[in-house]
Amino acid sequence: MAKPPSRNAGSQAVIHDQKMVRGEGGELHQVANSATPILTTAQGGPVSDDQSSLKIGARGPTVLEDFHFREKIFHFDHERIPERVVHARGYGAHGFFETYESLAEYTRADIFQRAGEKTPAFVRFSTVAGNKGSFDLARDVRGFAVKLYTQEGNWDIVGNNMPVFFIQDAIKFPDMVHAVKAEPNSDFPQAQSAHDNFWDFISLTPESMHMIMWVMSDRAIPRSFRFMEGFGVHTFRMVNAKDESTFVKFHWKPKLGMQSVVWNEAVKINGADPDFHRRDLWDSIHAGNCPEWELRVQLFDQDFADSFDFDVLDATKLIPEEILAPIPVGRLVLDRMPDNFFAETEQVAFMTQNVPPGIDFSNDPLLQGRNFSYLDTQIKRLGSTNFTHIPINAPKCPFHHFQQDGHMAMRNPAGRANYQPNSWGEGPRESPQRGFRSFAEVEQGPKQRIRAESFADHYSQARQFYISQTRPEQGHIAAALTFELSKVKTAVIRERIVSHLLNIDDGLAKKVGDALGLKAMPKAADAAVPTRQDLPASPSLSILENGPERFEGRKLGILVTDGTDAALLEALTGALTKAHASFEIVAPKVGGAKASDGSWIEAHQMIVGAPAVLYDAVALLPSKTAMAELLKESTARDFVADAFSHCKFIGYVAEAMPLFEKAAIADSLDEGVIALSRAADVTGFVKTLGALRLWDREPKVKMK
Ligand code: HDE
Repeated sequence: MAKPPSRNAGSQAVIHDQKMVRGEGGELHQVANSATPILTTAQGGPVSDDQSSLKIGARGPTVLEDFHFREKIFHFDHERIPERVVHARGYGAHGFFETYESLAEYTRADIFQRAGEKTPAFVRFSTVAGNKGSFDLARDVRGFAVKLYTQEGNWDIVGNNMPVFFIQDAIKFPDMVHAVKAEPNSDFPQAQSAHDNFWDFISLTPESMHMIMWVMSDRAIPRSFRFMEGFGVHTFRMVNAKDESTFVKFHWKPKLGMQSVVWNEAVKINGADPDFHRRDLWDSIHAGNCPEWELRVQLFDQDFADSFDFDVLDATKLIPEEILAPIPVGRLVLDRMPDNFFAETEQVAFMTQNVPPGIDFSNDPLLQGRNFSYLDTQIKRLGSTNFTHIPINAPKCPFHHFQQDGHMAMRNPAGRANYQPNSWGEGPRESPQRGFRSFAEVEQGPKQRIRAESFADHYSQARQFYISQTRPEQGHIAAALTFELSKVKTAVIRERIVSHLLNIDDGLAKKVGDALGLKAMPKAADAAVPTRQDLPASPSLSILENGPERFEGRKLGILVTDGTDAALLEALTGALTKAHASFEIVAPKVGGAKASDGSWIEAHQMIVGAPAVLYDAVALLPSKTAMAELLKESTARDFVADAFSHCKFIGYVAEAMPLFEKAAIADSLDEGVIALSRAADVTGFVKTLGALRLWDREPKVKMK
């Protein structure tokens, strides 16, 4: 049988036969040979012994003179830099953006002038609330930050996987972030919004209710970075060569469609594989399955903005795609992992103010505040004004300026002229034609600290989002609100949130109120503007309405034992490969199992370490003889029970029936549990897997 691809294909170090020399104290030395470089200090001095510090006598004190020891420890002590205040946990990859057609009509940005033009890109995905070492499947917004190294400088679209935000004005950002992060006295909970401080702030900030619907939806627990949408969130501008401006919103659409996990699954994934999302990106890119997104733009003019129901400068609002269809303008492909996580993913510095000529800002007060914040944060985190000298942040186009010196300066201008104008004929000059010119918007009005009246409707789009969801998705929102609020100890905060929900949807409010055990329903919260009931559902807001209907890019967990039917396994793995899906072989022992025809099946995982939550669907191919041993393993029972209760498709051979009995689901088997009697059955099975989940099962396996 063909050997399945290795788990971290591409990442395996080459293991030479280790030639070791033993020292006097029994320590092992691996000494340089003609094939290996000589170990040196950071100053380049060759090192003779890296196992012991320099001492007076074998058992004496270490001497101050040991410069190699001192340098090594000194550098180690300074390995950490401050993590990001928000979006600390992230994972990035390199790739390219390809322009479909010229957009010269709308923008003079060089990146949009030529069809087929490829621009190098770096993308960092992140969670917001957790610290750098937190887990991937937190209920949270995901950062989706794209750096495009254009020929006119770096353009950063620093977006999220949700098209709206919690707050309308940047001045509230520190409060919002303080509230969601761990409470300052206890320093918990980490990477969780399910606590009093967060919900207290939200309950007193009705503008957040639209975003809350998104964060309580399945969008906040994506199956993979590869299956998420991305959004620039704010309204930006495109400005053409005639200095005409068009408003624009940016959307990234995943080629493989959207997909999320269920909450109970997320909780278990965090234990089983806290690196689930980063591993997924790493594995896919190394396997050559490069994730891809299409960039689509919503373009509109001032007349559209004036006639639209909401203010296009308000980041708590979106423009439904049904009203303004996004136009595809290019594609983003991620095809290379960084060589070094710290150098690239940790040190990459995104900034909303990085825009090329032809892209410009709107007056969105959140965006205006962000344009101030990001430069500041880079200096704090990266420690020097010269953070643009770090290769991941340096432009890839020619650049020339007179900035000089400072900590860690890698590139100072050569020659005499370090200023301009100068008479030496040296150095760069301004270009009124090619340089960035701000769109000459006419601004006037009294200077005042105020929120625009046009920002006052806080509930109508929250309601629109909710009614646009399918029944299972609405159920998940109610369950998420219930779960989160169940962790809030202060009853009045729980009630306040339900009072806001009453302005969104009565049914939702009642469901959550009941599930929380409220003795009486509160009154609806006082609304600045009554909720509009006339906004139609927008199907583009639902994940399930936009399913991929194919298993491509997804992963099947295949449980095997000694005696597994070799022909069936081969047919199944073949059908998966044909469908561009992947699989992992899960066996009682990680060394593998002996198939029915005597061939050896290499395993990727042992059952104890590979719960079903790591897979999009499972297949149970045990043999009869191995069943007695397998039934003793409670993780094998959980494998089946979890796959079933998370509404996954399950393929099985007749020999697996006792596992269903052990999992107490033998009487509930439905059309999502599919018999694989012969090799010919696998094609239909893999086709069915394209539905990803059998949501009709959910009412039977969930309490609410
Ligand atoms: Fe950010 N945000 N943000 N943010 N943000 C940062 O910059 C900030 C906001 C977003 O992978 C910080 O380099 C303010 C909205 C992403 O490196 C900081 C406000 C959106 C990332 C900062 C916002 C984002 C950040 C922290 C309110 C979606 C990670 C470290 C006005 C459109 C980028 C850093 C990466 C990171 C400030 C709101 C997205 C402190 C003041 C809205 C994806 O500068």
